[in-house]
Amino acid sequence: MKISLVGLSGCGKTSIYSTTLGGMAPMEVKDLGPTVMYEVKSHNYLGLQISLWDFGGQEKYRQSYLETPKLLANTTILIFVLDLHHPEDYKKANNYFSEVFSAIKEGGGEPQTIIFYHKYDAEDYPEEKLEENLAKGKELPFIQEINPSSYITSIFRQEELSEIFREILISDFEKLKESVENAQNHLMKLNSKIIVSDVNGNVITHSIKGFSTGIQLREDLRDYILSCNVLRENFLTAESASFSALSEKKKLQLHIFSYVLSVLIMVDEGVAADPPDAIEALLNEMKIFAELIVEASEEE
Ligand SMILES: Nc1nc2c(ncn2[C@@H]2O[C@H](COP(=O)(O)OP(=O)(O)O)[C@@H](O)[C@H]2O)c(=O)[nH]1
Ligand SMILES: [Mg+2]
Repeated sequence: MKISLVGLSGCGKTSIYSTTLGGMAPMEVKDLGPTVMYEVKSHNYLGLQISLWDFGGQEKYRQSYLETPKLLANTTILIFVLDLHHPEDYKKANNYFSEVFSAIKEGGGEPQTIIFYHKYDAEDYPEEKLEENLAKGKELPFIQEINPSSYITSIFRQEELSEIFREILISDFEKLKESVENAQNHLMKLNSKIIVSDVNGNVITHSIKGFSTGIQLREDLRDYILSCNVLRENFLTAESASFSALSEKKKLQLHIFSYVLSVLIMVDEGVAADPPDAIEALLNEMKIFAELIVEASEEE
């Protein structure tokens, strides 16, 4: 699956990648240097091989993408990023979007096209202008013409941005979407802190307040899951396995399903444990989810 991020220089493409799949915090991306030409990041998400192409939007390179159609070819999902803090560049952005879109179409591509109205925040920007800029952005001729699905985004709303990414990544797989919703419903009813992720540490959903690292799981937890997964693979040689750990402060349970999915359940000291059948219901649901993921990645 190839995702192409397209937009003028400085509109936020690299930051969007870094704070979602890249697992960085918004404050860490302040000083990123400009992307020269383009960068391709590969990422395994739920067993799907995703390559994310970040096209550096500087003028001198923009022409070269258009003249080298191979670079944009085979784009599955095309994301145009419009910088709400720079309405003076809207015209330029409009023309660039339009040129890229035509180039892909001429090459026979049929990507799912999405627009991000990006930097929807008052970080270094007067808040009262945002709505006006957003309204103006929606009026751009290219957007009016192709009427793409759209999201209002900001790296400072990292949790939401990551959810948008998750939604986009699994949009082709209706059943996976349903499973994520079911998992979220279960999580709402439970006291335990629960993180559902894949074995590579991509968070699918979780129930921990204030826990926000984009899509990537915190490094220590990621390492824990990876180690358990290595045990599963090398010693247990089973496709699924459960692990538990007990310390004075915490009870920890990790369930790995069908190579791909992990459910981490943490109960803090002094917190009432959830009824076993409620946990069992979640785990059964996630077992089915894991099987669906395996099916989906075989289809790809
Ligand atoms: N306020 C705000 N700034 C952002 C946002 N996303 C990116 N930026 C800033 O915009 C600048 C350019 O970002 P960058 O990702 O390098 O843009 P690129 O050239 O499109 O890759 C950086 O200083 C980022 O910190 C956002 O959502 N809100
Ligand atoms: Mg960049």
